[in-house]
Amino acid sequence: MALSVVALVIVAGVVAYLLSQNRSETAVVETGAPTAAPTGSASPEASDIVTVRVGADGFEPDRITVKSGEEIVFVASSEFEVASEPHPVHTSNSELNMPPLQAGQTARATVTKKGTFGIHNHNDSSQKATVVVE
Ligand SMILES: [Cu+2]
Repeated sequence: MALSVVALVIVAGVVAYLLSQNRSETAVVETGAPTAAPTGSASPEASDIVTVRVGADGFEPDRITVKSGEEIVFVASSEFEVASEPHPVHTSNSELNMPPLQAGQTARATVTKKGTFGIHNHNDSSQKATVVVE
């Protein structure tokens, strides 16, 4: 009789221990799944792309600061050709020599070379901007 009571207590203890382990595992899963982390890593990605509007009024903005490895997206509202200085040979930074754009088209430049570079509209070289790559 006394033996079976001891056995019951031991079995109850083991069951209670296993249950408490299951609970703590569940708790780890709950705390390990906060959605804040993926959301936090998504916003820096969005800021890695700088958008520049180009068109009849030139570049907007006309001073562009990016970090090496980031992307500049030129969005054209009219015919425009982004090119590095000097006009017409465009030899200062080939990363900033874009194909000719028509209204509604975009061109993407991934800049890795650090420094300050002049760019212009090859169709109207009086329209200029400065790109600073840090
Ligand atoms: Cu040019």
